[in-house]
Amino acid sequence: MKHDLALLGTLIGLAFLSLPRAACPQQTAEEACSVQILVPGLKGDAGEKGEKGAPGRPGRVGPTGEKGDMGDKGQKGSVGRHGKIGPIGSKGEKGDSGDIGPPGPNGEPGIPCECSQLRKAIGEMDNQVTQLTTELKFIKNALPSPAAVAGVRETDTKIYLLVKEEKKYVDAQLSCHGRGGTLGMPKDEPSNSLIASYITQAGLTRVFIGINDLEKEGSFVYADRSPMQTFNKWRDGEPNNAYDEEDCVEMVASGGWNDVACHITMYFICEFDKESV
Ligand code: GN1
Ligand code: CA
Ligand code: CA
Repeated sequence: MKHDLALLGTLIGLAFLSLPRAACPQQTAEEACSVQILVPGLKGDAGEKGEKGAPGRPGRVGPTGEKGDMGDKGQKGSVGRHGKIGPIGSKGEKGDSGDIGPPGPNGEPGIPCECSQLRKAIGEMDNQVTQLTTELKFIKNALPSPAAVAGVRETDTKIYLLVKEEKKYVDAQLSCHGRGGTLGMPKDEPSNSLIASYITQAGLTRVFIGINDLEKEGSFVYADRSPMQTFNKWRDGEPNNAYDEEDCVEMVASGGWNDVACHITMYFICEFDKESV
């Protein structure tokens, strides 16, 4: 259809060009005044086959194919880089002590003095301390009964000594004082129990302890004159000041206290402060 229209246009154009001008005024008489119409000729023979054209553009990318089978395992890779430093660990146990270091340099020379005598005295005192320590151990642990001393008993702060010499209260107190102590003054349950077991282990029934109402009847004080506090171990019905003459105190093997006459004689317990021994 498009070709047909183009052909028609061409034909009209050619006809217009060939049309003579108004009544052909310049033409001679002999020349005929005519209209010529040009028509296309017959279709020619087919031409020779052309040369092969250039290859076309590449086609579009096809759809994704199906997943194939798994390939063989690859070879082991090379060692990777070092990882990052980890967090600080917990503190380890204390190590063993190191070796003893070398001796330090010599000190400055001392001030000249008569040291030989001092050194001699110190040496003698050292020997005395050693001997006294040995003897004290012996007194504490090994002195056989029925000697006056049958071992001692201790708390953190006190030493108790059972003296197996029958004395009246005042002499017993003097004896303890001469040894550097006082009659035993149980001021709490532990010390009272300790003295009681001491009496029992010695096979005794009663000993003087350091409590009396010599100064004021019914007003009991310890041998160091300190007043009696809330702690006491009076037996039932005691103190009764029997016969109106009981101003001193004994402890019986059970640990109970009883007021007795001060002039009777019995064994006694001495007490010593560890600090002043
Ligand atoms: C003793 O023996 P008697 O009963 O007179 C004790 C008293 C007691 C009393 C208790 C020297 O007296 O102190 O209170 O038992 N006297 C003596 O019954 O031990
Ligand atoms: Ca009394
Ligand atoms: Ca009594």
